[in-house]
Amino acid sequence: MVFVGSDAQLTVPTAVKIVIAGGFGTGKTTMVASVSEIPPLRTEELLTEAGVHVDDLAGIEGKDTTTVALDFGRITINTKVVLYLFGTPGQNRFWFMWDELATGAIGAVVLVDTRRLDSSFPSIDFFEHRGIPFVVAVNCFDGSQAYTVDEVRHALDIDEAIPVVLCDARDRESSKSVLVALIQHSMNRLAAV
Ligand SMILES: Nc1nc2c(ncn2[C@@H]2O[C@H](COP(=O)(O)OP(=O)(O)OP(=O)(O)O)[C@@H](O)[C@H]2O)c(=O)[nH]1
Ligand SMILES: [Mg+2]
Repeated sequence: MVFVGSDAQLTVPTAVKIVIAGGFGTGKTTMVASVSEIPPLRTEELLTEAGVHVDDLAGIEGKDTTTVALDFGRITINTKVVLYLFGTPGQNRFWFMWDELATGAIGAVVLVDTRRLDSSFPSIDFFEHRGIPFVVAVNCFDGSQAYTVDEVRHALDIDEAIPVVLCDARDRESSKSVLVALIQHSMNRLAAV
């Protein structure tokens, strides 16, 4: 992406990479789509009967596709900074792609569905072990029991220094505020180094 400045000079903005991660069906594709300024690139494939005993659809029975490579979206902050969003696939069998997707990222959002908390443990471990800053965003699905941030923090054993926020991945403003929390957290982490 290139901008033409007032003095007709071309400005190439700084690209900032953010990863949207989390367990299977936690709302990663939904979040990238809700917040991206361009129609997101998606790599959805139909869920088939072969995955019936592998993919836990509890609470998301209406879900009929899954991400098999990545989601990609973009947010232009100004002429100097552009955010690029990379959504990961959620299923264990696509984990080999995560290292590639996380390379160069300033941080990650780990989406959590409180009905299937265990599906997000591996994502939290992934970013902890690599020292990549992350925030935990609880995607408040309709009909799921409402838990407080402290209850989720306790259940997932998340350090006090890591932000835990509630969100609705379908809502643009809500998703934006998750990204703001992540950028603030990443900047604080950088400042402390
Ligand atoms: N009620 C409700 N439904 C949601 C929300 N976010 C996502 N959904 C629905 O939940 C399902 C899962 O959403 P996806 O965005 O595909 O989840 P994902 O994490 O990308 O899934 P995988 O890529 O397969 O791991 C879809 O049917 C969405 O329509 C939410 O905040 N509230
Ligand atoms: Mg997806």
